Amino acid sequence: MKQIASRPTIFITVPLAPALMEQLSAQFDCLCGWTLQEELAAGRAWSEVRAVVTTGGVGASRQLLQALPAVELVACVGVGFDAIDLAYAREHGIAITTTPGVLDQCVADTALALLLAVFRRVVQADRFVRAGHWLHGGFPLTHSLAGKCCGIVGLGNIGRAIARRAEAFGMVLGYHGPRAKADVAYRYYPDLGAMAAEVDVLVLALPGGAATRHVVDGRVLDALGPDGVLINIARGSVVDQAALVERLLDGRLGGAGLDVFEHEPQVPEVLFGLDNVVLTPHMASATLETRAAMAQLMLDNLLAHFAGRPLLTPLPLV
Ligand code: 8YV
Repeated sequence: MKQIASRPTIFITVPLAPALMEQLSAQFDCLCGWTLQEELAAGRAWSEVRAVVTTGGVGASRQLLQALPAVELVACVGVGFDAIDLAYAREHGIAITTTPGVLDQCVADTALALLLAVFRRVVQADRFVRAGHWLHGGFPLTHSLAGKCCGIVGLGNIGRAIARRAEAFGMVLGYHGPRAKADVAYRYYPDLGAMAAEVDVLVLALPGGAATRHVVDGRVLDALGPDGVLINIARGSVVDQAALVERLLDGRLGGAGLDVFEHEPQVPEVLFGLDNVVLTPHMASATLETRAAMAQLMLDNLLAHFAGRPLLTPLPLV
């Protein structure tokens, strides 16, 4: 790889994969943000930093950006930009890049894995065999996916990849989002509550952030009802988690497959004892292949920026 003439300083917010850390240290002077938290809290500024490298989960807060007065770019390994202070970036002309396109398939796979795990009780069945219960009788019947209605909230690239997979499993598709899409035949529901009332499964694939906070509230969950299942591979913030937990505990909601939570890595412990819930640790994009592709795209954006070339996947900041 071509070396950049002078080594710009970058601020990395969290430890990244070792291969990526090596590539970054080969090209840049790296400040490791996770070792500088006390100094950051004490108000220290780093005027030599020209770019922040971060993840979708950690983002870049106003406090961090204010401590980096010369920052030009936030390069995110992830598609979610809800943890980046967009208003501050816009006001200060800071560019943002994310990694769209390269993670859609893996994230959609995870949505279907959770869906299958909840409907076919895969996790519970595995525990059943390991505990030796099969020797004393069969496992209870589960539910099929074919013929069930799947409502996707957010029909972007990831939502579409989920829809294609759900269709292949024989599910009937509907979707909700800000506007109907002209190029799909799935039924569009302008009202989320109305869709929740009609479908068997609600799959959340919408962006996080202030605009979508708690869009899945108690009312939507009640519409989904005791036979309904919620799958969330988006952001914990889009669901009123307290309302969700209450309904899973008392049976007002049928089940859930959750990869994301409101206060990660904290997961409400009351969910641990429930068989109708499958919990994964925000791992939808976490395969070696996809994380390598995300890392490469982030790096390509970073290198393009410092070489004065156009960014590959800039976030439009209007
Ligand atoms: C990653 C994500 O877990 O893309 C996102 O926004 O939440 C995930 O793909 C995260 O960005 C870590 O790199």
